[in-house]
Amino acid sequence: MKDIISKFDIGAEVVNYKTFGSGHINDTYLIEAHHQIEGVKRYLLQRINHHVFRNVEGLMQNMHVVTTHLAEKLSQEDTQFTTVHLIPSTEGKLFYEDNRGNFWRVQSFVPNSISYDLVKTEGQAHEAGYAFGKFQNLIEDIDVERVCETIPDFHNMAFRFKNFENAIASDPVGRRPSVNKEINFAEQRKVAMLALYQQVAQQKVPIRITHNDTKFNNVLLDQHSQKAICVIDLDTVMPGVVWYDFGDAVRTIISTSEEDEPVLDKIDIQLSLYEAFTAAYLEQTAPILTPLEVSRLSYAAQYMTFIMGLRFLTDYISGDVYYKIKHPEHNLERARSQFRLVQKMEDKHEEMQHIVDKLYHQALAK
Ligand code: GN1
Ligand code: MG
Repeated sequence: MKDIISKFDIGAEVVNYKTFGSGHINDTYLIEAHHQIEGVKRYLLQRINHHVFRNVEGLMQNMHVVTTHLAEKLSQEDTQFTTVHLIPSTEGKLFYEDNRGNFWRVQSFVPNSISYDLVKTEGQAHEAGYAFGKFQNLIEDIDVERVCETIPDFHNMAFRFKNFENAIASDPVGRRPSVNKEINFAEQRKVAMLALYQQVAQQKVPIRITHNDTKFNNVLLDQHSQKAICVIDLDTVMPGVVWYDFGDAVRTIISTSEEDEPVLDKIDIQLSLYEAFTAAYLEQTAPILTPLEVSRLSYAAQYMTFIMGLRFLTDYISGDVYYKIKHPEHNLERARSQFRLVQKMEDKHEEMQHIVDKLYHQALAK
């Protein structure tokens, strides 16, 4: 580890490191280094999973474009909101490739920050809405052409159904018969889900730069004030539509349980959290969104929750080849919990739609 970190330009001696975080894809380490002048500073060292992120160069370039833009804009504001910074390699590159073909990067660790998997209060939901809304708002003036699509078809429902149906057809580890109920759940929703994606494919909604992995634990809060101070995990920053970010955020923010809750009856959604999140999000984004984008935000929450369930189920049927798992049924539990969450959102759809409409008009009037 010390050898790898020595390839980066941190100008300090590593005094400690440990594994860190709860990501499903990359390996993350928290590094403490001792600077002559600044004392102990912390960094995140990550090994980028290049089976998932096949274009590491493009990914790092996207991150560079967005973080430097954020830093520039935030320096003109009086705000605690900040961005992570990439630490270049000693060769002046954004990452380091070791002799085994692994890709590494280092970024600053935001001091006095904390993140949570679950939202407990309306205040936290509000902070998340502020963070993701502000993020969208701040990157609005970057030309989309400057970022590339690092994982093609990432939130493309047609593509995800194709993979799902291929997995069912080949059933490589014989799990298909045990998941008939889940397969039916997915197939029943196929037409409606594809319809939303059609609007993306037909370019009815603007292609913007989006984050694409807006889980609540990708928002850093200040440890003391509990205010949102940073959006992290910029791996999937690429061209997308706002439905992805709003929807994926709502998926984790209004849920009363963790993503892999095995006891389905514990899973529910809280509309007070939805309202708090949406109000803060729209305060930041209402002026830039089109009426069509706004009109489908609440359905986007179902879409993103469903697509995660579909991907977890596909991975289960495929024999757990994509996500890290902690036990053999982990992906199935994740899929079931996401599908339960979809059902809860379906039950409350009218109310969720009404909340968006109301808050959108309020935000525009401000
Ligand atoms: C993965 O690795 P992590 O936790 O940041 C996944 C997301 C899923 C998420 C589910 C590149 O993100 O799409 O929403 O797991 N990222 C990729 O928690 O597939
Ligand atoms: Mg991620």
